[in-house]
Amino acid sequence: MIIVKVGGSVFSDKTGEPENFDHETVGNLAREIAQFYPGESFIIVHGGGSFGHPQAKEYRIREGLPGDWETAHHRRIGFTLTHQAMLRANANFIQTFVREGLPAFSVSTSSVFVTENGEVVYGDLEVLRRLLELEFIPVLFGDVSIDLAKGIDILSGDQIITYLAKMLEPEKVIFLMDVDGIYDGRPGEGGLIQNLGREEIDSLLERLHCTASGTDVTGGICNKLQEAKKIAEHSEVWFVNGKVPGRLSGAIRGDGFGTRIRS
Ligand code: ATP
Ligand code: IP8
Repeated sequence: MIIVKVGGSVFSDKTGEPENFDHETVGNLAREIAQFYPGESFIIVHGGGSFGHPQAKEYRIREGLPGDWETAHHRRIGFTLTHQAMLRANANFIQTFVREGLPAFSVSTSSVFVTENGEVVYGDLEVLRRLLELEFIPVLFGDVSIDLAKGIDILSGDQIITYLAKMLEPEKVIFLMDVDGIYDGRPGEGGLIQNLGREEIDSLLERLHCTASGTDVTGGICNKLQEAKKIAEHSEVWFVNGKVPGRLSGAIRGDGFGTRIRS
């Protein structure tokens, strides 16, 4: 089984209009997956991109539910609106995959996982396992979550994958981004790292100025690398450019261009 994370930067322009969706890129990705399915089974997880992130930020969902009723009520409305925005992103994915003849099936993340400070502490994988057995392609997404510490929070697609990797032991996890892989510095400045050992990730995080608490100074890459380190305990991990046709296929075959993390 292969888990593919379609980053928000791949299927939408995060700096563009709210809820813009790159149909052409996602269509290309679906066609590449169709070359390997059903011989290979897949789980797709997509990020928030220009769908979930603007609402999550506006309503400060990550701050949880406060004691003050008015503020909490406003945030509850934001929680619902953020989820609805993610359902619209997900509907675009399902439509595009089905058009390519793939039985993609939406699995609503916030109904499956419970978090504690944004980390999954409970996940009901029964339906997901059965969907895989029945040769569906489950499509999950970064979403809002019920959170044991804060009441509500945001669950990133990257955190979902860590949990899935631990529970399902996939053969491979492929992160699709809008750059060619992991750079030793900012993209365009540092060189592209083609082979990265799991044990080298901590020193790379230091060079990228990612603090231990995961403060995001380089556009989400710190969190992604921290999760990749955990995922690599269970599976091979690839980071490839999802905007360039053929790169996903290369990672699936194992001879692709990008960053490969040895477990
Ligand atoms: P999302 O988490 O919303 O789904 P995503 O998976 O596409 O989005 P981002 O959080 O946007 O990923 O992180 C990827 C971005 O990180 C790239 O667009 C890239 O410009 C930026 N980045 C910063 N530093 C690095 C680095 N050292 N190597 C690779 N990418 C980097
Ligand atoms: O883009 C975030 O998921 P990510 C989801 O995978 C929301 O980090 C709702 C902002």
